[in-house]
Amino acid sequence: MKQFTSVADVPNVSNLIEDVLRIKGTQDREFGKHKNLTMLFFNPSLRTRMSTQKAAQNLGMDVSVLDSGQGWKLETEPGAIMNGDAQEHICDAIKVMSSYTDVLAVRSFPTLTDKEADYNETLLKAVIASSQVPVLSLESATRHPLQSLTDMATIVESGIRKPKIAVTWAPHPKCLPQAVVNSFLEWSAFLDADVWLTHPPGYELDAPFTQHATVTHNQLEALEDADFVYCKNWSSVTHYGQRLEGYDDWMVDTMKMSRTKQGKFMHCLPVRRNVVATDAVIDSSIVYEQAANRVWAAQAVLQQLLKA
Ligand code: AN0
Ligand code: CP
Repeated sequence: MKQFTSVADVPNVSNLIEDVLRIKGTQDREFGKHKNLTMLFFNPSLRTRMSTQKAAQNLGMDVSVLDSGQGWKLETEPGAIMNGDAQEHICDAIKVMSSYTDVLAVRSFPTLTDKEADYNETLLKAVIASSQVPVLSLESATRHPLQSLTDMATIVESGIRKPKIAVTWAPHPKCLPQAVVNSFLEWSAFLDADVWLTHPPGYELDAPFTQHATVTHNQLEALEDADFVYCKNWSSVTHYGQRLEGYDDWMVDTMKMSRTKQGKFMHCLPVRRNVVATDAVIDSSIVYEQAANRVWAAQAVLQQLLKA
């Protein structure tokens, strides 16, 4: 695998999901010995940062981590006249960084103001164009493939055949990216599953992501008899990056979960308790197993990238 930025980069999705479950709990410190993983963060992270670092260490790799932000700003605009805050252009930084490492991993959230730039993945493409080594997405403007691979492996691991999966929007006080839900939908097309998507009017996703899902504004209809409830907030695509007023009653609670087929509640985390879902729902969910699987997804992907 030459890079890992979307499901389209994966030659065989089922095999990769199986790989994740096969290597779960194992280490191979010889595999990546003398290799380096560099992670560049434009945005904060707990799970992606720690699980990918742990995965690299399980393969015997060493890890360098850089946070772009205060004191170290990178210019991302092609052709910019750099007389502002940023002291270095991303094309120079990435070229140099990739000469020190074997895999270059980047997290960069969307602007949520410029839909064209976000959905063109302008920043990720600039990184890929300047990198001399495989690029690993730690969540980009429109996708979060490491999260999605983890989610698919967690669903397959449950052993439930032909599950009904209800992907539901939930309220949140902030404007969040669409990356997690876009990516989940894209990957779940590769499962033998009945995928439903439910959200209030105004939260429609970009059409290419929803093609294989049954879409409804009726949350209870989507949750009915579901084996999995995949919950996530996202900001509007049509009113780009905005949070629309109302819909606080879309929070997932035990009454809603009781309509499912003993459905397992999933969320990528971080989660706002008692806004997105109640304490009772989160406390009886599989979110921690899901988060723990992040290590094995990252380890399987790093192995594929090192083989490239
Ligand atoms: C981010 C998001 O919604 O994309 C990261 C999730 C993995 N969530 C928040 O910033 C709360
Ligand atoms: N789920 C996830 O990617 O979490 P972080 O933002 O903490 O990495």
